[in-house]
Amino acid sequence: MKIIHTSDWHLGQNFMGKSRIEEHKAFLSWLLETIEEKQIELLLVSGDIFDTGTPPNYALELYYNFLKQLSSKKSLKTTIITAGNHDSVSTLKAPKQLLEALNVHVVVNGDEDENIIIPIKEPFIENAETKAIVCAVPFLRDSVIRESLGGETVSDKEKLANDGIKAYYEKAYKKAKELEQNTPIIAMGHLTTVGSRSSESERDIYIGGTLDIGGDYLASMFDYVALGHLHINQTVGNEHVRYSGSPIPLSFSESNNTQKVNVVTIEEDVKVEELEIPLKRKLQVIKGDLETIIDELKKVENKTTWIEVHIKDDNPMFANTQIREEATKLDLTILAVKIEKSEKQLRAKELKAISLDELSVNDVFEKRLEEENIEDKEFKKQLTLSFSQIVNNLHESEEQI
Ligand SMILES: [Mn+2]
Repeated sequence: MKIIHTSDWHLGQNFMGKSRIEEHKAFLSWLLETIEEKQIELLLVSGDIFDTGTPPNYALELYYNFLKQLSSKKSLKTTIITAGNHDSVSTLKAPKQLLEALNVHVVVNGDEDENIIIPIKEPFIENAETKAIVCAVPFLRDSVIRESLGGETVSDKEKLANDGIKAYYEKAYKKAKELEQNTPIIAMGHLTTVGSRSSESERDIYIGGTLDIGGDYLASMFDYVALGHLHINQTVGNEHVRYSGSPIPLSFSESNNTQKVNVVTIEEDVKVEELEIPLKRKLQVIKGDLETIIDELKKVENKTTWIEVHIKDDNPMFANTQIREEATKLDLTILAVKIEKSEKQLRAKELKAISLDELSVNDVFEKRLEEENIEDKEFKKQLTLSFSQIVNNLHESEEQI
């Protein structure tokens, strides 16, 4: 049996005021082609379908359109979609019954009312053989974790999350085993596991919690574990316990990742191929002083690239203006500018990257003043006052024009 494992689509993401619709569209049509080309029988999407609980209409449209087109893929028997911490339970739940008719199973919170044990069979054939069983575990919310501990009182929050999640997986495994003795059992999950690598854009989900759940623990029960939540494609201590990662880079910190889906083949044994997703738009981080950044900007060939610049220059304000002008000339899009202290300024003190867009003119002056280490408080006050008067005068003369 051939499976595609993906997660963390974050449809509808608003990225510094820009929409990701073109990138998501490109990914979903690539996925449809790949399902056909590779004769995929089972599609697993392990959470964070949408970026927010209230996705924009175009994101819902992308999702439904994709699901509709899935039904024309002859090889595909079943699709299973679980909710992540970004998804709203009610948004995913609304079409649940309708989607069942298309062999698309949606699991939203995994509570006692929801069936998370899904046998994979040839659809519409009576007494068809079960090829695998999927324990479709979504992101486990606090109330569901408590449920799985069966009324036990655990005071320590961290321990509660840990024990509850383990108990949940063990229960699911037992149920699957009872259903069928000699069938591969696959688990899904949306969580951070021990020993995994994360990037900046995943929202931490178990507050204060380093979960003591690792790849080996999950591999001791399941033949394959399809994880979501972390955006980097990776194994977790075991070849069969994997994150697929997100299909597009979701923050500049992910610009060097390679986006992939996992193609899993289950026969006598389990084989996994990491399949690279063609990138529609590149995110690029450029760091350095004015000269270096201008040089790098000139080298950017693809005009659709979104750029974040980290300026490390003795005169960052001047550099910022020059860089923005150069970008306009080159028809490039800079989405964010961060100012880092140059070596010279570092010697002065504190290392902190701040986005210039977050500061007002007066903030910038205040920061500049701090660097002068002026002892005389009265003098400092006068300088600040004079500066803001100049700014006000400027604004006034602008209005007159
Ligand atoms: Mn997540």
